Amino acid sequence: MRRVRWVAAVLFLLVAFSGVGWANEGVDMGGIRSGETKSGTIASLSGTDSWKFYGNAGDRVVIVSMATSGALLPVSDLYAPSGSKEASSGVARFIEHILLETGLYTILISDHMSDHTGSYNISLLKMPGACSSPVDRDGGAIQSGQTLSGTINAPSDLDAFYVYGNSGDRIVITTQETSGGIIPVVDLYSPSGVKEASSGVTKAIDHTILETGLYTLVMSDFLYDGTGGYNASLTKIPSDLRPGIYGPYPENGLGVFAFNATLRWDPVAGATGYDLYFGKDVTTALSRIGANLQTPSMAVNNLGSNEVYYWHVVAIVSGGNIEGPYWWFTALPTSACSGTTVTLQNVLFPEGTNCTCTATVSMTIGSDVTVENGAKVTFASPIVHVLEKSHFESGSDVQINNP
Ligand SMILES: [Ca+2]
Ligand SMILES: [Ca+2]
Repeated sequence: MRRVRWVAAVLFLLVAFSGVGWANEGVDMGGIRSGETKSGTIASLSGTDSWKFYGNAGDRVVIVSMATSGALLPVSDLYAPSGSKEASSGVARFIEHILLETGLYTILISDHMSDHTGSYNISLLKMPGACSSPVDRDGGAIQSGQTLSGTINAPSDLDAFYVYGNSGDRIVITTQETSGGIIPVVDLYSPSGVKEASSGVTKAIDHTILETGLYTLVMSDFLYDGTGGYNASLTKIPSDLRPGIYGPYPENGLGVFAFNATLRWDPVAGATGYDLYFGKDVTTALSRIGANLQTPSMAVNNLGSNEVYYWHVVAIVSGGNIEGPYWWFTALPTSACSGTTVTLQNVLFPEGTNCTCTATVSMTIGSDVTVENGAKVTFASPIVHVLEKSHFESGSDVQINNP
């Protein structure tokens, strides 16, 4: 009798605990990157999808989910690595939350009353974290005096820009829609993840910042449901570049052919060394592959093909380390520049590359294609278009063959 009661108690606890977090794992949709928008479909009543990302305690996350078809009202629930539910969008369509744990987080998407089906978009931003992703390169560094443009490409899209500031600096941001049907909203987050200011629908922020370090501007459509272009202008008073990690090589967000070389960044005044964090991120932590590096550079080797890699530098400075932004690049095999109709865009052929890119129909060498000094590339196709914004450095060996 005693044993029966004991078993019953254990069963009760198991059921109760499964109800806390793991009642429904949903359809595993894989990982979602910071800066990425993904799509899914709730195909059956009461169906759920789960998306995963790796987070660190103290990270600020913004998650937006929007219906794109059907009468679905997507609700996202955020589960910590331990299984507890940390946040829920309810019907508000977004979560804004500072993570309490470190590890693999799960976003569970369901319909509000489990009585509708349809498709949805989900976007994730992690701060600190990557501002853009291979599906949407909008975002990245912005400096005082710059006006940058971007696009809210799809419902739920979030684009993020970053700037270093010192406590007491004044930040003025104005935004304007340039096409489509959006009301651009900009939110300003501090290095510790506090939302210090929001433009709301007024399209402007004028704010004296409270912390020192890396600030993030997050652009969205007011109701997250429109698409269209925007401009964002930044003025910082004073306008000087504040201490930070600048000048990444390779430049953030490029596809890099045959990359088997050295990551570099600008030296930081007063730094006694640098820590370098590197890896695939998404569902795993970055590893510290370099500790107290004495030069602002480090070689990385044996990269996978068609893999996206993230990296992050911390400058060791007495009086307070300086945290770098999160940069990424895609490691491309040289075979990725060949095909039937090939358009190259946002790619780098680094020093030492020696390859032939062949397109059987036509090839376009588009915007932001760089062939570095010391690289040898042959573009072979019956038709080769070379757009103005491509850049063949002096010392590169570029041949164009029209067989
Ligand atoms: Ca975008
Ligand atoms: Ca985006």
